[in-house]
Order: sequence, then C-alpha cells, then structure tokens
Amino acid sequence: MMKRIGILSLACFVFLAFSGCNGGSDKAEKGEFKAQLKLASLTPMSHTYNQGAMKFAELVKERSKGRIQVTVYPDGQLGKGERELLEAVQQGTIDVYVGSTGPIGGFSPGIGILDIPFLFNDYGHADRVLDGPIGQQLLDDLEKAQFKALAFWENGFRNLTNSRRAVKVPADAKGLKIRTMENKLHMAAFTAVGANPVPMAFGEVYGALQQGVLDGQENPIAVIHSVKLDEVQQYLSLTQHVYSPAVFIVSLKKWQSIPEQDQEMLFDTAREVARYQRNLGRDMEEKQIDELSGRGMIVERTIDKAEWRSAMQPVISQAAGQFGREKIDAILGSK
Ligand code: EAX
Repeated sequence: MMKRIGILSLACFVFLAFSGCNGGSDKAEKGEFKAQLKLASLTPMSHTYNQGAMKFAELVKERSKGRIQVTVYPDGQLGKGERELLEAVQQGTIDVYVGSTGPIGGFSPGIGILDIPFLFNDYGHADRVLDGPIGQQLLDDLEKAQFKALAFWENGFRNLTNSRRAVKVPADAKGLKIRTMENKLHMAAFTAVGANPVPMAFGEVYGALQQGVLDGQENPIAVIHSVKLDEVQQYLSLTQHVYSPAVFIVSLKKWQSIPEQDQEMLFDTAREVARYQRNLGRDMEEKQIDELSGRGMIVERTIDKAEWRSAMQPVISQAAGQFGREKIDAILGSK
C-alpha cells in the first residue's frame, strides 16, 4: 500500500514538474485556467437565446485566448424540461443555462414577481427595472438556489396562439386548453379569463399541439417563429399579456472554481451580449409576425390590452399578497 502511494506521488511529482498536477480540478496555476463549458437551452438554434449564446462563446474564446470554450446545446438536446435542466445546473452537470424566468419561481420564489401579467409597459420599462437595483437583487437572490445569475437576457412579450378560433377579447379564450409554463401566476391568469391552463415542459409543447391534446399556448414571437408553431396553430393574438425575461445562469459550483479575473470577463461578456440578444428579438419581431402571417397564420393585431389586463386583475391582487404591494409598485413606478 505504502509503496503504491509512493509511486503515485512520485508520478504526480514528475507530472507536476512538467505540466502542473492539479488533482483533477479545472483550476490550474494562475493564468492557466481552462474550462469547457456546456451551455443548454430549450429553444432551436435560430432562436435569440442561442444566437446570443454563440456570440457569448465567440467573445469568451477570444477574450480567454482559447482557454475557456463554450459549447451551445440548443433545442432541449441536454433535456426537454426546464426543471430537468435547472437541476442539472444545480448539480453542476450543465454549466450554463439560458431560459425564461417563468419556471424559476419553483427554485427561487422571489423572481416570480417579474412574471406578473401586464407588469411591464414596454421594453424600455423592462430594461430600466432589470438593469437597475431591483433586477440585480433578484439575480443575487438566485445564488441561494445554487445559480450564479450573470444577466437578464430576454424572451419577450408573450402572445396567445390556438388552433380553434380567432381570439380577440378575453371571453374568446373561454374553455380553450392552453399550455402555460410551470408558473402559478400564469396559470391563474388563464383561469381568470376562463381558459383551462395546462402547465407543461417546453419540449413537449409542439407534440401536444400537433396531437390536439392542447388547443393553444402562449409565447413571444421569437419562440413561435423559431419553433414554427404556425405548423400546428392557426390563430395568433398579439395579447402581449406578460413580459417574459430570460436569465443567463452559471452553475454556482462551476463558478466557484473559476479565477476572479475570468469571472469578471464572463460577467462583463454576459452583460454585453444581453444588449445584443435583447435587440435581436426586438428588431425581428415585426418581420417575424409578417412571416407567420405569410405562412398562413391568422393574426389578430388589434387587442384591447386594458380589457385583458382587467380580466387578469385578480392575479395582480394575488401577486400583491405574495410579493408585497410596495415591491410591485416599485416596478410599476419605473415606467
Ligand atoms: O424560454 O417555456 C416557454 O414557453 C418559454 O417561453 C420558452 O421555453 C423559452
């Protein structure tokens, strides 16, 4: 036994002399840190999350001089459900995740405040809140759930699609089976308008719509367009009933193994790409609506948002009980 340990440490000594024996950890000598990071998302490569992620990978490779490589796994390649992917990030088997805040309330309840229907007026309002102290606090809070959240990226304003009928006013949605994210507020919002919400992992949605298990779903245009939901949904209503932020999160375990200088570079890069990624979706939105319409979707553009807002009002009161009226007012007041 002793002899074996002796040989092992001799081997390590010889190895150390030539290359640095680091006990198998990624953390090599100062300036020598190397990592291969796996980044996962649920949306197709053409979606803004992955376009942003590719940009992030390119900049990180360049800025680390090839020491840090990020591989992007889109389209649920590493797991079809958000819970599954988020648990893998907690365990450190996936390093980075980009996804909607919608299902994250199950891990860190406070972030759920952002998913209140009709909370944000427009993109400028969302940017001010998410890039300000309120947003930073919500990102910091995710650390308790083993997530190092570097930045808010964007999913976008969500719109309703369905295969049954044109939906203009809330009463038109009555009785429709609508997939929502695994988010209690969203479910309550659709119950409030008389629909039947069905919470489901994103990776299952296209198939469920195709099989007619669901009548509809709701998502931002960038998702509807990249997933080609027009193939299984005839009607699109531009309800914009809730703004859906996205988070860029790194496994806290992995983060703690990264030297400070590289942490700073990753943080700055994630924030820089946030601007690029948000604009991608915003700039394409109109064009993608036209394309969806060109592919046969019937688009309801004139939606009376005040009417939808008041139909979903009970949820806003419920959220006030959950998160505190003053916190919600602080967001509303940043218009
Ligand atoms: O994060 O689950 C959803 O509907 C999300 O909007 C989608 O996965 C993008």
